[in-house]
Amino acid sequence: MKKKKMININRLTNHLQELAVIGKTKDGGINRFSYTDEEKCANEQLEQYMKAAGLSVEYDAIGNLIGSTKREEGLPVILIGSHIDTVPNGEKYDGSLGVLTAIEVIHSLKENNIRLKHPLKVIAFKDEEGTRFGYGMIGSRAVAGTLTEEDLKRKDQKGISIEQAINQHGFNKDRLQSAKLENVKCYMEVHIEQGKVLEHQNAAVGCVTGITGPVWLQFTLSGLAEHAGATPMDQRQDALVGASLIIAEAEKIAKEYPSAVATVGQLSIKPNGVNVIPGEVTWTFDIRDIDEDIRDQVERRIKQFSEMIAAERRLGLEVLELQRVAPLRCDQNIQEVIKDCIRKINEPVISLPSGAGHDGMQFKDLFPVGMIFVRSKDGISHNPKEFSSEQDIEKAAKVLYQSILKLDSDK
Ligand code: HGY
Ligand code: MN
Ligand code: MN
Repeated sequence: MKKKKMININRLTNHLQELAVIGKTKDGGINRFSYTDEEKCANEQLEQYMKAAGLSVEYDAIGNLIGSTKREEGLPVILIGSHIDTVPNGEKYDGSLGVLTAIEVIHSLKENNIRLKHPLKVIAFKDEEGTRFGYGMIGSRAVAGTLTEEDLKRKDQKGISIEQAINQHGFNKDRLQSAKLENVKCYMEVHIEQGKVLEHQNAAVGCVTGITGPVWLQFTLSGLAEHAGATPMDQRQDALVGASLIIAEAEKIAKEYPSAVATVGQLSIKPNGVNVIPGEVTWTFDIRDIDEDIRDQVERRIKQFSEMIAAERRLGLEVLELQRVAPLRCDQNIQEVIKDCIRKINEPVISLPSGAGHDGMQFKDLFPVGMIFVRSKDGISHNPKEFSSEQDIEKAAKVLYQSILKLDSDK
C-alpha cells in the first residue's frame, strides 16, 4: 500500500511560483497592495486553489478571502491564514507562504480522506503590511471586530480612503460588523521568520513564543526654508539637522534595550532643493519590543529628546500616531502541540519570539494563537532576496498538518 504523502510539496511550490508572478516589479520584487488590480488577480488565483482543495469560497464585507470546509453544527472553527499583500518591492514568501501552506494542508487532508470534527477556515487577510494606507492588519482587525469607521477614514498618498477603496472594489463597508468571526477555536499561521535565529541554530522550522508589538509614529519638524548660501550657520532653523540628531539618538536609545528596535523607514524633505535649507522634514518611526512597557519607554524617551531638540533649535514638532499594536504571547498549549509535531519530524525544537508583526496579534484576548516559523536564508525579508527552501517549507507544512490533526482531536 503506497504510504500516504502528507504534503504535496510540488503543488505548494507551483502555487508559490504562480502567485509570485502577480505584481512582479522591474526591480525583481513584488508590489501587491490592498484594493489594487494585482491583489484582485492574486485573490482570483487563490480562489482556484481553494476550490481545488474542496473549500467553499467567499469574500467578507471588507474583502478578506475565506475558504471554508463544510460546517459541523456548533463546533468552533480552526482558523488558518496569513496575508498576500506585500511591502514595496517585496517577495513571494512573506504572507503568501502562510496562505498557500494552509490551502495545501487542507487539500492534502482531503486527498488522504481525513475528515476533521472541527470546521476549518483558510483566510487571506486584507492589508497586513499597511503599505498603502500606513495602517496595517486591516483584514484581521475586521475579523476581530475591532476595525472602526474612524479607521476607514485613513487615506493613501492619492487621498483615497480605505472606505472608498473597499467600496470601489465591490465590498461593503456598511456591513463591517458582519466580518467579525465568532466561535473560533484557535488561529494558526505559518510564516517565514524574517530573522536569523533559525539559521544560526541550523533549524528548518521554529515554534513562535510571542510577537513584538509595533507602534508607528509620524514626526514632522518645521523650521524655516532659507538660502543655503546667504544664511550664516548660527542663524538657521534647519529642520533636517534637527531630524538627524533625533534619529541618531533614537538608535542610541533603542540599543540600550536587548530586544527593542527603532526604525525610520520613510522620510521626506520640503522644499527639497540643493541650495535651500530644509524648512520641513517628515519621517516615520517604527518602534517595537516584545515587552510593551519597554517599547513605550523607548517611545517616551525619543519623544522627550525630540521636544528638547525642537526647543533648542526653534523648530515646531508634531507627532502623529499611525498605529499601535500590543505584543502577543502565543498560546502555551498550542506551542506544546507545535513543538511535539516538530519532534515527530525529527527536527530540532527551537522556540523564538517574532520581531515582525503578524495578523494573529489582533486576536489577543479573543482566541488562542499559534505560529510556525520557516527558516529565512540570511534572515533577509522585505527584500527580493527573501528565500526559504522547498525542504524547509515542506517541513513547516507537515508541522501545520500534524498540529491541525492534534488540535482537532482536542475536546
Ligand atoms: O511590519 C511587520 O512587522 C510586518 O511585516 N507587517
Ligand atoms: Mn511583512
Ligand atoms: Mn508578513
